[in-house]
Amino acid sequence: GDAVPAAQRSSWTAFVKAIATFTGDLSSLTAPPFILSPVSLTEFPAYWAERPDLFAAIATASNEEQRMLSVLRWFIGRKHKPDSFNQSTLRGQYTSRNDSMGSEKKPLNPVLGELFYGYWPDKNGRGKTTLVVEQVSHHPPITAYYISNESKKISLEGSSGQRTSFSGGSIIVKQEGHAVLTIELSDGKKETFLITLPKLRIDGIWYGSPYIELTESSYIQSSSGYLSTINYSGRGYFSGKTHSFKALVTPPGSTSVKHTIEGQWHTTSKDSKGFVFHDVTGLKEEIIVAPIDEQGQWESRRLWKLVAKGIREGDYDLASTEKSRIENEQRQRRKDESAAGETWQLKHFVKSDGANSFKLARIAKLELSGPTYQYLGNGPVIQ
Ligand code: 0T9
Repeated sequence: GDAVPAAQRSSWTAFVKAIATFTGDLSSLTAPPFILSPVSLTEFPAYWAERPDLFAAIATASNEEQRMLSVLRWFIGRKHKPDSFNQSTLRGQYTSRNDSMGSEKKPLNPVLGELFYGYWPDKNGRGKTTLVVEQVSHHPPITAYYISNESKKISLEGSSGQRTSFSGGSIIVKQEGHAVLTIELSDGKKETFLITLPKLRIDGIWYGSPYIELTESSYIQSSSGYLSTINYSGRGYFSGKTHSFKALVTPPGSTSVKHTIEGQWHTTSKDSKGFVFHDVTGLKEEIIVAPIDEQGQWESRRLWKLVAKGIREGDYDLASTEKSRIENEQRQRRKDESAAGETWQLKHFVKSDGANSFKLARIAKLELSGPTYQYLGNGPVIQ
């Protein structure tokens, strides 16, 4: 069926035509209200840690091979029974808006310097996990993040940017950036994992009910030499089912596959008779953030408060007035800066040469794109 409200049909058609002929940053296009999300892209890095228990478990796995497998469990989902995986990073990143809002939606386009802070509390000895996010570039949009669990000595540092194009009625999104997961082992040595990001295809655009399908492959390369290759396919490809993947794990210096894991990364776990035996949707843990009124002026939910209210409550005049106010303020700020010969100073990240990422990438000749940012270690104290 068509998900576009009758009153917005012509503006949706115009928007889709604009996407089809547009080259550049899609996030800057104005879209009809029904497709707007009240959530900024600076909140998306939280998807990496909505299973803080699986994140912490990586640090306590027994050896190089088990650590690679536990990274995979956290990344794709945990296998309970053959062909059943519960919620994990992929599901959060790529299908959670469909779960919560009925379809993929257009996120708020972060301003330069926008911040997002939060944490997942310690529970059952897993330790506390904290998140620091900063919008480090506006044109093109790039979001940098740092997630850490200090008691388990594990962290994830990365950045996310996108290059979009239009093909065959779908939006194709090539992700730029990557993430590096670091564990400090009990002997003080570090083990690192380079995580590359999959290509996206956004389907269902014409009907106004967009959803993401992952395509091609992404990789997780460990400094131990273990490599995971994750191949993605959707309907009509190797398994014929939507959101399918096949992950292959190879040991150091070898191409012979030691573990193969396959299934659908978004699935609610069902047994062979189709009964739900484990409702995985309840397992994700929302990040805890400070109350909006206690947040600083650059913190995402405070900055976008009235725009989000307008979108949530259907008051689109409020949403668009407030959005214009924020955008004009930004333009003025940039003008003032250039008149004064100044540039915006980032708070938590600095552009880096990405030496460790490139070293890991060379092991399996992986290609990296986009700039690399390094966390400065000066995040807020999050209680
Ligand atoms: C990093 C993720 C990314 C961000 C989003 C393409 C997209 C912006 C980037 C890649 C996260 O780890 C994972 C998930 C969803 C991605 C977004 C989906 C999306 O549609 C937007 C783009 C900019 C649009 O809003 C296009 C217009 C829209 C009407 C289609 C729904």
